[in-house]
Amino acid sequence: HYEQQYIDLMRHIWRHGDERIDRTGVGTRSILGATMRFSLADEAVPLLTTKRVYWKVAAREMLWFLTGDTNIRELVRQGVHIWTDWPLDAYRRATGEDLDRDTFEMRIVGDDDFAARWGNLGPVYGAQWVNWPLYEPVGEGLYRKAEKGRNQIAELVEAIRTTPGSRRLLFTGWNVAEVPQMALPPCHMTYQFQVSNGKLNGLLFQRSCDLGLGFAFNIFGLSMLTRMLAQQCDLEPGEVVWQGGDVHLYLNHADLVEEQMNRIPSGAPKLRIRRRPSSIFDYAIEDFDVLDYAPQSHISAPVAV
Ligand code: UFP
Repeated sequence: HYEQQYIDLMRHIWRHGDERIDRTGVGTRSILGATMRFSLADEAVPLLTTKRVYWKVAAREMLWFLTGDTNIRELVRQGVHIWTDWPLDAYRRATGEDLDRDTFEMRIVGDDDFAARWGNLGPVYGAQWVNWPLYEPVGEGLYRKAEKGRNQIAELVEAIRTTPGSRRLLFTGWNVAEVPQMALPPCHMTYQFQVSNGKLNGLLFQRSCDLGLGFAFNIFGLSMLTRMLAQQCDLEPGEVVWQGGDVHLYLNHADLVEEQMNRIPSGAPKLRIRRRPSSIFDYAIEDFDVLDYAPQSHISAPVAV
C-alpha cells in the first residue's frame, strides 16, 4: 500500500530521530532528508487512510494560494483555521491583550480595518507564486517595487505547454529578500514538474515537515496541484515525488504516533476533478471530489506555533 512508506518513515524517525529542542520549544525527533513517491494514475490520490484527513482544508488553502491572497480573512470565512495562530500570536504580543481565538477570527471576518491591520501574513506563498516582486529604476541607484510582479504559476503553465522537455519547470516561494517579512517562511518551498511520455510528474521539496500533522496536507496539495496542471496542459497525471529536508515528529505527538504506527493502511481513494476550468486560476472547491475514502478515525494532535 502506498501509505506504508509514510508509516515506515514515522516509525524510523520516532525510533532513530535525533532528539532536540526546536524553534517552537516543544522538541522534536528529526532526520535530514527523506523521499516518498506516489502514483496519481487512474485518479489515485495519496490521502492518508490510517487517520481521517480533512482534505478540503488543504484544497481550500491551495486555491487560496493561487489567488495570491496573503490575508487570513478569506480562509477564516471558509472555516479554515490553520493560519490563524500566527496573526493571533502577533496581535497578542503587540497589544498585550489575551484575545481568544474565536473572538479574534470574528473580528477578522467582521471588521475590514481590523482584518487589514492584523490579518496579513506578510508576503507568504501566494504573493511569491503569482506576484514575485520586480523592481524598476526610478533614478540614480533608486528602485521601487513594480506594480506587477512575475506570475510564476501562469509562466509555469505556459512553459509546460510550450517546452515540455524543459528541466526548468518549477516555481518557488523562497524569496530570500522577503523571507524576514513572512509570518512563516515557506515550508513547502519549491515545486518542480516533468513531462514524461505524455504524463506530468510533480515533485515538492519541503524544507521542514511536521510529519504527524503537516505532511498529510502538503502531499494532498502537491497531488491536487499536479492534477490541475496536467488537466490544463492536456497531460495525464504521472506520479508525485515528495522530498523532505528536516522531517520531524513533535514530542507532544506521542499519542498520535503510537496510535497511527499500529494502524494498517487500506483502501484506494480517488481525487476527481469535475470539470475543466478555463485556466489554472479558475478552479473552485466544488470542482473537487474525493471518492472511495473510508479512513480510520481522526487522531487530533496539538500544532506547534
Ligand atoms: N509545517 C509543515 N507544513 C506546512 C507548514 C508548516 O509541516 O505546510 F506551513 C510545519 C513544519 C514545522 C513548522 O514543524 O510547521 C514550521 O517551523 P519552522 O519554520 O521552524 O521550520
